[in-house]
Amino acid sequence: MKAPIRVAVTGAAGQIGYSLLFRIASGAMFGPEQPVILQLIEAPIEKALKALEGVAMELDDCAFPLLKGIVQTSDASVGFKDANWCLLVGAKPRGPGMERADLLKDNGKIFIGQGQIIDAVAAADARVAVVGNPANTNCMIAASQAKRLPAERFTAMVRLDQNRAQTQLAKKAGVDLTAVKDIFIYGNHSPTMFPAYAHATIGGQPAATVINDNAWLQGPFCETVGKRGAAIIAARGASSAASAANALVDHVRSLVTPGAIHSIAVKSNGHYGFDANVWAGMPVRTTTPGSYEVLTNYAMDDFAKSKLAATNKELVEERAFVADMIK
Ligand code: NAX
Repeated sequence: MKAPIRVAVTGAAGQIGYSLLFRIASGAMFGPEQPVILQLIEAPIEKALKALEGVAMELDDCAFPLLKGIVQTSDASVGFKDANWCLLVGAKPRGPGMERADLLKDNGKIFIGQGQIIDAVAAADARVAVVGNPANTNCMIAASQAKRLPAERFTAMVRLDQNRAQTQLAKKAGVDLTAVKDIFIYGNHSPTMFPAYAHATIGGQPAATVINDNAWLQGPFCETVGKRGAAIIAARGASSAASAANALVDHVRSLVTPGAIHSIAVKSNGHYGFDANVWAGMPVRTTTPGSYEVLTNYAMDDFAKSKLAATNKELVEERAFVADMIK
């Protein structure tokens, strides 16, 4: 049996946490041979910590053979101690009438603190995946606090958007979704994101040729993927949770699987016209477990370039709102 790895999860008693933790403990994220210790971090709020106790009780009651320990804490320096993976799910939701700039600032404060503590106490090989919104900018803020851990270790999740795009293409083409390959998400995890359909294939053929409806690809397809989160809230009365947890399982699973090609939000080095040092969704290939290279070889047509410019503009604006929070 391998030695257990330590997986820290913030917002562990929240909706996504409730779908996520059981998947991690069952082996879906790190594989059926890899034991885990879950280090569960919640806000220092009595109700949240009580709920966390209940979640930990249920984890116990699953008798997962791979689950070798559970830490419950509201102290981030305990929760991130020696963590190999830090999954930053917890964030403050946008309240009624709250401006996006206020959300950015409120959540920015959380990610400053967490970035510093992770850098101080997490394992030498620590990797960080950010889900809490605005995920790209929160990730940038956390990464900017780190002196020991390189910025490339900090990634934000756009996999839910990739999964959504894959399913929409499959439905439109009337094929099994496994026939859809190479659909990647560029930019911000927000309605400005761009699902770059021109590089996708369906059954080995260009997706645009198979679907043969450019107006749909440029219009309803991009819109459905970009606004899917809002559509789920309208239908379910709550934001995406199980699908977000599933996407995080996919994000990490792909990142620990050499050769996997997938979309993650990473530090921009200027590829695809993204401003240097914003965190933007891009296609990557996993090299060694936890490491990746950005795939820079996809050519963009004029439509794609305009979409990339729009999502880049939003990322740059978000960065300007939190300029005082970036080191
Ligand atoms: P919930 O409100 O159900 O849960 C969030 C939990 O985080 C709460 O239990 C809260 O007490 C906790 N929390 C808040 N501040 C914390 C802190 N400083 N340390 C530790 N825990 C803290 O939200 P949920 O539905 O689980 O969503 C979590 C985040 O994911 C939100 O920011 C949400 O916007 C974001 N999402 C991101 C997605 C993505 O694709 N990147 C998709 C789904 C989701 O909307």
